Amino acid sequence: MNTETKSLPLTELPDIARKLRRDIVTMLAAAGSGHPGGSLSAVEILTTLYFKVMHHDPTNPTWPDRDRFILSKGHAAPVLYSTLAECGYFPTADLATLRKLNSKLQGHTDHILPGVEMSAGSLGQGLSYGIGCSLAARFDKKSYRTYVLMGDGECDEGQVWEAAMAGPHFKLDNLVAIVDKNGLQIDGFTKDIMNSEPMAEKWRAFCSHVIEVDGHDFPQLTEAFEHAATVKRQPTAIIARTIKGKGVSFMENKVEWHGKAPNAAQLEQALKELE
Ligand SMILES: Cc1ncc(C[n+]2csc(CCOP(=O)(O)OP(=O)(O)O)c2C)c(N)n1
Repeated sequence: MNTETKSLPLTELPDIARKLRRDIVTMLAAAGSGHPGGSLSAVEILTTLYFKVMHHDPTNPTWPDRDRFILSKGHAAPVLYSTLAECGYFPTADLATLRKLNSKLQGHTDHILPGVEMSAGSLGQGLSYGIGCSLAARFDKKSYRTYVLMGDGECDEGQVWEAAMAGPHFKLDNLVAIVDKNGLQIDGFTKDIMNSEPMAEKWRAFCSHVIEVDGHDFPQLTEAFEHAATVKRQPTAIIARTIKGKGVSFMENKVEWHGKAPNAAQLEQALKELE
């Protein structure tokens, strides 16, 4: 039986996002390591996709007609794990096993976990994988769509731009590349490490249809995904302006929260802010 998820009203999404953020900081604190900043910046993007836009079935993770979501920035695994658990792909209690030996919830995504399409962690590969999914849909005459989430730091990788050329070449209008443009990467601000601006113009020059949004705004994200579904004969690139560490004041826009877990006191403070 197909138990495909329902598209929720916009009004229900903020509560889900807050729950995901609580799960993210809690599981990172329990693990004692991991990546909060780039997980928190992508919460609204995943919430919109999984609870409003995508056709998927948590009881049947390999449903051939499911829309595909590829987390290319695999270090942001906690945002995907919390989302999948909230959808019902596996019990929320499993989130406490993040980064533990023998857990399916590894520090970087592993496709042994139900709902994870691609093992990731080595940056730059997800859009190429997504192109494979999009081409497969075309060959199999299926209508599923593929969404690939990348970081703006990740866009330093040359392979991203090879894929950015291939998508328009194959006229993959069933493909959406999303850049979580939080302006930070592992060592500092993206503009200082490797300036990728003007990001939107680059994707446009590579012949994708480009939409720029506030990546924390549910109506803007929803409209962008809905509009992308109407674009013909070219992929869409959604450039989502976000804040790294969004939702936790002391993590917001701070490079040191790229890859560090909160301690007990910091977790308490974070959870208070996310009540
Ligand atoms: C090929 C590769 N090079 C380097 C790294 C190390 N690394 C992990 S996260 C990261 C920064 C990524 O920045 P961004 O894509 O902007 O991620 P976000 O800020 O959204 O977390 C780097 C360089 C990696 N995982 N893979």
